[in-house]
Amino acid sequence: MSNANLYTVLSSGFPEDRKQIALETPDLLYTWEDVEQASACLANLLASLNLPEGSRVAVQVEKSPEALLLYLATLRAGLVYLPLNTAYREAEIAYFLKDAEPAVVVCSSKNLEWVSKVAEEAGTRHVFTLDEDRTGTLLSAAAQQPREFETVLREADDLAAILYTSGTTGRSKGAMLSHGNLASNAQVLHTYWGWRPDDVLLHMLPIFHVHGLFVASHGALLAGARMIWLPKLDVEQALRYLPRCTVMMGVPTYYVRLLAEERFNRDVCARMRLFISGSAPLLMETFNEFKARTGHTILERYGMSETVMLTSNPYYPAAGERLGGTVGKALPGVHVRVVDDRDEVLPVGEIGNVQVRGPNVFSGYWRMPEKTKEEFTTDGWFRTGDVGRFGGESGGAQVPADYLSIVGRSKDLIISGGYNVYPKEIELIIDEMPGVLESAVIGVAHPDFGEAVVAVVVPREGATIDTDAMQAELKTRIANFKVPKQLHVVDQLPRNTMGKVQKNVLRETYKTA
Ligand code: MCA
Ligand code: AMP
Repeated sequence: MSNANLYTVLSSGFPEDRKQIALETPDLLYTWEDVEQASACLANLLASLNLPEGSRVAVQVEKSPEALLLYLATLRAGLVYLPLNTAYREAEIAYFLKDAEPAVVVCSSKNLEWVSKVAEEAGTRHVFTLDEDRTGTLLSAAAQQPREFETVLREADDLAAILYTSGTTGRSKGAMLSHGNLASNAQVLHTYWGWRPDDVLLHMLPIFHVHGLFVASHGALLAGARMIWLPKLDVEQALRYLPRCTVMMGVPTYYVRLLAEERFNRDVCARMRLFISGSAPLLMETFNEFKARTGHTILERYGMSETVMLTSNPYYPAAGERLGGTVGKALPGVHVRVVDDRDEVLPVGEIGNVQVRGPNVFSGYWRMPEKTKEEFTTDGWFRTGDVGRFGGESGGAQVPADYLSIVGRSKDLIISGGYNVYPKEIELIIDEMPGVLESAVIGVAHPDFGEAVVAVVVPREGATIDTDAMQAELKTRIANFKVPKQLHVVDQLPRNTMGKVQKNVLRETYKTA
């Protein structure tokens, strides 16, 4: 029986000549041999802890090649990887650790004090540090370990990773992804996007979410292609490296920022074969401007933490045109349908709820069987919470019947710079602040982030609210991208006859704020 461990699948694509370069940073080169040996040392370290099957390894560290190696090592050791956004603050991390009960936590040394405290409260026995300059207790301990490791056997259904996504109730849920979910998606995208061993990927995305960790990294690893590994989006660095690259992935803000730089032009993109956008809607304006400036048509695709990638515009011209304003066709093996509120399939051209199924779709939310049940139909389709349409029209052109467009969301969600923000989570925190009667959080158009978080707050009778102090307080309690860019104080919130807050009215009122 072949090993369904995702690492085994990915490493089947590593080049025969392991002396070739796998990862390049502005200062260092890592060969494929380095990737194998360093991930083996780390896997040996994890194995030496004698953890029970299915143990979670929670990681909140700055992006570095070693952070990627730790992810690969966790797969190799057969443990479950749990990446955490570096912007999360203590209360947020405390929730995740309490919920996931990881056996191992790896954090930045600057956060060690408070992370150790919350890890202990969650019952975690092993806390290591890992910093972006290759220091920390994790690497010191791994350095003592052998450089060979036999990747642990895993079945396709075994859990590989848990990704936390927020929810409309304000309580985050851990999406459980198996080795099979991730491997099937990597293999489909490998073919669909025409990955080649001589590709060079410009990797500037964070590696604590699906986009940077799975879609981008898996693509290059499985192709045995080189990654230029930068800690974050940096337009100067992008201009420096793009002339050597063939593939880039980003959320729409990446493309907006590149276009804002005059030096970004056709010459810079001379070797590029593919620019991919996802995680949030790409504006038609950005799609068109990019084409005019560079001659390249951005390929937009659509996915979720719970499902990895679902649909994509075509890469090969024979498979169809790349159409702005659409997210393309269901990927091979993935099924997508648009239904009404009774789960009845709608005709092409009609707008409804997007539901999906396929080998990439997760098995459920960590320790939330009831929530999981709610999100699946009785016949096994996952309710994405996105609202879409097959066919119809986009940018004045007719869209083929098998192309999906995302036109809205039934879930109350804001996507800011590619990060999801659930209003309920922020409203619950604001409502508990002194002098606050109630609040409503909305998303408004933002030129850089696509959408920005805005809060509208009603004070209690006789109370006054200092919005600057409130914003400063929020910054200490929640990840910075969730903190409202603006806070407005009003006497009352607009409500409909049922007493429900009319967020559409607020969005209209504050759209130019
Ligand atoms: C940073 N800031 C933000 C955001 N990022 N505000 C709103 N939304 C954001 N996304 C604020 C900080 O709070 C700070 O404000 C100021 O901007 C500068 O912070 P800094 O960290 O320096 O910002 P940056 O480096 O310029 O980052 C912006 C960014 C980054 C490059 C757009 O957010 C990013 O890389 N986003 C990608 C997210 C991503 O990978 N999503 C994929 C999810 P202050 O100084 O006031 O505190 S996976 C997914 O969605 C699905 C599965 C899919 O389909 O892919
Ligand atoms: P996450 O929970 O971070 O996995 O975010 C998943 C959500 O991002 C989806 O349910 C969509 O609402 C949104 N999304 C991802 N890609 C796109 C896209 N290309 N266009 C519009 N929305 C997208």
